[in-house]
This record gives sequence, structure tokens and C-alpha cells, in this order.
Amino acid sequence: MRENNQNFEQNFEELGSANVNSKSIHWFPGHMMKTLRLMEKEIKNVDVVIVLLDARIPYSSQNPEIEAIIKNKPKVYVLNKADLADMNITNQWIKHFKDNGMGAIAINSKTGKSAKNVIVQVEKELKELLEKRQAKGIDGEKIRAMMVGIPNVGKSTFINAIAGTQRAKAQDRPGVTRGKQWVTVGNIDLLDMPGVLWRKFENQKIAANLAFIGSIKDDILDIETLAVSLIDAIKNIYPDMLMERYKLTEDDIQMDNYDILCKIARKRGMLMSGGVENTERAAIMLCDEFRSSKLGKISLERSEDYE
Ligand SMILES: Nc1nc2c(ncn2[C@@H]2O[C@H](COP(=O)(O)OP(=O)(O)OP(=O)(O)O)[C@@H](O)[C@H]2O)c(=O)[nH]1
Ligand SMILES: [Mg+2]
Repeated sequence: MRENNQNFEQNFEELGSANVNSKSIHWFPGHMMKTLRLMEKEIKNVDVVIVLLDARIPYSSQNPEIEAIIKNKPKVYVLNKADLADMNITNQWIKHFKDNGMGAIAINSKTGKSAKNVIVQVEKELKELLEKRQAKGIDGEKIRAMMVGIPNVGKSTFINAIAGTQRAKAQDRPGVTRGKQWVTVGNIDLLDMPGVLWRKFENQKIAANLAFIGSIKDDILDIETLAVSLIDAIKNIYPDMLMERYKLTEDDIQMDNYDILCKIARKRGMLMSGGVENTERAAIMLCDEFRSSKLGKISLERSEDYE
């Protein structure tokens, strides 16, 4: 299995070119193109855009294709899944957005209360519009908000949290929402949209980050390559968490990343016949455990790197 220990960036480039040459890999599926078109159409009908980002990767989860469509609209950046990220770093990100004149808030969409705080932020952002409506005596008119973001970031979960009921289908895999859906909650009409990635990843680190958090379907990725790359990312910023979770020593984490994956497999008793480490099983486990924050609260990007 060692041949899987290839450079992650190269792996992504290969996937990118495979998209051009082969119909079997849906790197940028047709429904994402449709969603972008739908966004272009619907943007005229909404007052505000709620941009959901993943608090673990607030930079990588900003989709440039979406940003281009919403650039002239009032918007609120919501750092979702804050419960999985490093709180201090998330707070710095919020400051970063605010310093750049953008409304921003961190939430955990699984809890209704923090989701409702977004509405307060939206009302702040729309203060002028709401005052105008009041002056005209039409302040009963509902705020129309479009939810946008990458796949699996939590758009539908957020809507359900605000609504207090399961109004939008939400599941732990990318590509769950397939068409637009309006959900009315109190004085706000929320437009749930499918998640969208972008056509070409110029920066392979961004592609890797999106894969780590589960925004790209795992079945088009090589899971061992992904895990090796994730080990590299974590050991550079949170080595203690990796050591603690998998009972690795200082010497262990100095090893080559693929050897670390082998060691993790061994520590977890994931062995095949002949005592060979089952690195595929270990890779799946590592990605799952990272995504469910079993290693701890991990932020993969820091705002100071994007000043
Ligand atoms: N820990 C945590 N999990 C969350 C949060 N928000 C959403 N999730 C989980 O993330 C997964 C994806 O949520 P969805 O609401 O389906 O995501 P989506 O953005 O609508 O995804 P698509 O429709 O595929 O674009 C689900 O398993 C949710 O339970 C959060 O704030 N914290
Ligand atoms: Mg959805």
C-alpha cells in the first residue's frame, strides 16, 4: 500500500485532470453548476445572504464563485461548527471579519439558541432597510435570506435549528440538498440551497482542507492519501492531540507520515493476515475521528496568515 503515499497535491491535480478526461469522476457535478445559476437568479429576490463557513477552515470554505455572485448584497458570515474548532482561533477570525467591515458570528447549528443569534446579526446588517420599511409602514414584510456555502457545512441543519423542527433534510455527507427550498421562520424567509464547490482548485491546500472536513465526496478521493496529508497538517499544529489520541511517542511523530499511519493502525490492532497494517481502515478511522473532533478542537487555519 506504500504506493498510496504519494504527494497529496499531485493526487488532487490528477483528480482535476481526470475530470476533464473521464465522465466517471464528478469533480464539479452538474447540480453545482445548476445551483450557481439558481443563485444568480435568486440573488435579486433576497435582502441578505447568510454565508455559512466551516469554523475549522474559515478561509478555505469561502467559495470564490459564490462570493462573486453575492458581492453587492448585505451579508453575514457565519462560522458554523464552532463546537469542533479551537475557540480562541475562531474568536480571532470573527475579529478579522469585523475588522474588514463584514458582519460575522460563530455558532454551533446543532443548538437552536446560537443559530437564533444569526438573525440578530442579520437584522443589524439590514438596519437601514428595516428602518425604511418601518417608515413606509411595511415593516411586517418578511426578511428574505439566502443560505449559501460549501457542501456539508450545515446550511440545512442551521435552518432546522432556527425553525425548531426538521424542515430541511440534513445528513452527514456532502450533496444532501438538491434543489432550493424556502422555509419561513417568524419574520424571516430562509432559502436553503445545495452546497457548491468551485470548478478548479488553484490552491491544493484549500482542496485538501475541504476534503479533510468532508465537503468533497470521499469516494472520489484516495482515503489513505487524504489521511497521510491530514496527519501532516495536524502534527504541525497540534502534535500533542495526535500523540494523545493514538498513544504515539515524540519519536513516532518524527517519522514519515505514512509510517505514522502504519503505527496508528498497529496501535488500534488494525492488522491483516501476516501482521500487515491495514492502513485503509486506519485512514478511514482517522478521517472520521478528526471530523467528529475526537482528537480535540482543531482549527486548520489562522486569521493572522490572511491579514
Ligand atoms: N458538530 C456540528 N455538526 C454540525 C453543525 N452543523 C451541522 N452539523 C452536521 O453537519 C452535517 C451536514 O449538515 P447539513 O445541514 O446536511 O449540511 P448542508 O450544508 O445542508 O449540506 P448540503 O445540503 O450537502 O450542501 C450533519 O451531520 C449535521 O449534523 C454544527 O454546528 N456542529
Ligand atoms: Mg443541505
